[in-house]
Amino acid sequence: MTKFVLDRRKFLTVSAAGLASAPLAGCDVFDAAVAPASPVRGFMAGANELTFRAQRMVLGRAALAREFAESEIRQGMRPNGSTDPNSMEYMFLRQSDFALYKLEVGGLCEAPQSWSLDELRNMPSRTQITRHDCVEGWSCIAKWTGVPLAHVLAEVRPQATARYAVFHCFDIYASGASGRPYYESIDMIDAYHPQTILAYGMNDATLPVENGAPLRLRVERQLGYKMAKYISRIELVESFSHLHGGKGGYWEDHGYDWYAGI
Ligand SMILES: Nc1nc2c(c(=O)[nH]1)N[C@H]1C(S)=C(S)[C@@H](COP(=O)(O)O)O[C@H]1N2
Ligand SMILES: [Mo]
Repeated sequence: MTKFVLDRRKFLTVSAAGLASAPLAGCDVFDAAVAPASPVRGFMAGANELTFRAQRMVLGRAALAREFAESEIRQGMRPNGSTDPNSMEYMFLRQSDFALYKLEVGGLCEAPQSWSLDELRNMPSRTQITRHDCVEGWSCIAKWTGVPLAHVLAEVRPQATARYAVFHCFDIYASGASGRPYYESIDMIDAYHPQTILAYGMNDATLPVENGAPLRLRVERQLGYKMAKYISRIELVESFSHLHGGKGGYWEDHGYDWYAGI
C-alpha cells in the first residue's frame, strides 16, 4: 500500500509537469511524450507496472471486460494501422479468399499444429460485443466472433516453460525502408482469458481485410495495438527478448508499454 501511495504521488507530479509544458493536441504530442528519452515515459513505465499489478490484484485473473448490447455497436470499426497488407504471401492468400490460409501454432508446445480457416470456424466459438480503445484516443464498439485462444492452446499443449504467446503478422508496418513486421505478445494469463479470441468474424460478417482478415486477436482488457491483425503464426516462447526489437511487439519496440491494460 505504501508503494502505491508513493508511486501515485510521483505520477501526479510528473504528469502535471508534462501537461503544463505541452498543449495536448492529439497523437503528435502523445508520441513526443512517449519518446524513449522522455521523463514522461519513465513515469509511464512505472505507472504501467503499477496498473498491471493493481489491475491483477484488484480484479483477479478472470475478470471480464465489459460487454455491450447490439444496440450499442457504434462507429463501424474504424480501421487503423495496416489496412491493406502488401506482402507477397498475404496478397497470394487473399486472392483465393484465404482458402489456402493455415494458422500455424508452434514453439514451446507438445503438439505444434496448423489449421485452415474452415477448421478454425468449426472449433467452439465465442461472440462478444466489446469496446476497442486505441492509444490515439478513439474507440469503437463492435461484435467479434472467433475461437477462444484457450481452445487452440489446449490442442497444442503448451510446455511448462511457455510464458508468452507471440503473434506474427503478415504485414510490414509503415512502408518504405523503415517498414518492419508487425508482431505482438501476451502472457499466458491473458492467453487463457475467456474473452481472448482469434476472431474471423466482425459485426456478423466475415472479418474484412481492413480489420485484419483472415484472423486477428481480441484481448479485451488491453489497448488496440495489442490486438494483432493478419495473424500468420502463433509462437509460444519463454522470453521475447530475441524477437525483433526485443520488447514484445511492434509498438513496444517503438517505446510503448508492453502491458497496455485498460
Ligand atoms: N498486424 C497489425 N495489427 C495491428 C495493427 C497493425 O498495424 N498491424 N494496428 C494496431 C492498432 S494501433 C489498432 S488501434 C488496431 C486497429 O484495429 P482495426 O483496424 O480493426 O480498427 O489494430 C492493431 N493491430
Ligand atoms: Mo491503436
